[in-house]
Amino acid sequence: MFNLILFGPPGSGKGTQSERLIAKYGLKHLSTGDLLRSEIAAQTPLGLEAKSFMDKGQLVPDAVVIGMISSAVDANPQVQGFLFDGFPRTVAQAEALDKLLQLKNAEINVVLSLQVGEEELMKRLLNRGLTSGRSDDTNEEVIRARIVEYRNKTSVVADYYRNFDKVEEIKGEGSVDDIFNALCASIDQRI
Ligand code: B4P
Repeated sequence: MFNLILFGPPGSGKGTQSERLIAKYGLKHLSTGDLLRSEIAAQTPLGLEAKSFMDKGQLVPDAVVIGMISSAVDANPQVQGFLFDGFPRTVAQAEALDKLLQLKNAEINVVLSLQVGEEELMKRLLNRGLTSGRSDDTNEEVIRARIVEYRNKTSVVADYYRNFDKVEEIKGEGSVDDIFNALCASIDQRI
């Protein structure tokens, strides 16, 4: 198995680049943001709980997200590997993911960390909010809260993987094609 994490702040291009990477490398895409939004759309109890955090720009509690990813990994036993998008977002989630993969004699092979400045993030998310219908993209205060959550709880996840020499930093500003090519070059060195 080849497992990668696409890492970065909200609006850094994780979703955008994931679509292209899974097509090229044949990986199974697991986006916790997408999984949570499907739960919200289906109005499940998990979705209703998650919505109250997402609408405020806060992270959904670890237990909820870890349970969801664990089920999704177990539901895909035959894949060549996973692309984790937007997960892990806390060190507790990273530790849980390592344990989950160990049970399958697998590991995270590389963490691709997209680097984008905060003003560019704001611009992109407000712009997406014009058309996405996502309540967490339309309000500037909520977007700022998401960036603060990233700074306080998520950026340390990169340090966790740096201890294992798994992090590659990629410039996330510029054309989608150029960023995609840089991501592929890093993957090709590790695959
Ligand atoms: P996510 O769904 O993961 O959303 P995101 O981080 O905002 O989006 P992403 O980074 O994928 O967006 P993209 O850059 O592709 O999370 C939403 C919420 O769910 C979180 O706030 C949290 O509450 C909850 N959640 C999810 N996972 C969780 C977890 N593990 N634990 C706890 N809570 C969790 O796109 C942004 C925009 O930029 C797009 O419009 C795109 O077109 C544009 N763009 C992309 N690349 C560009 C480029 N190179 N140049 C210009 N624009 C670009």
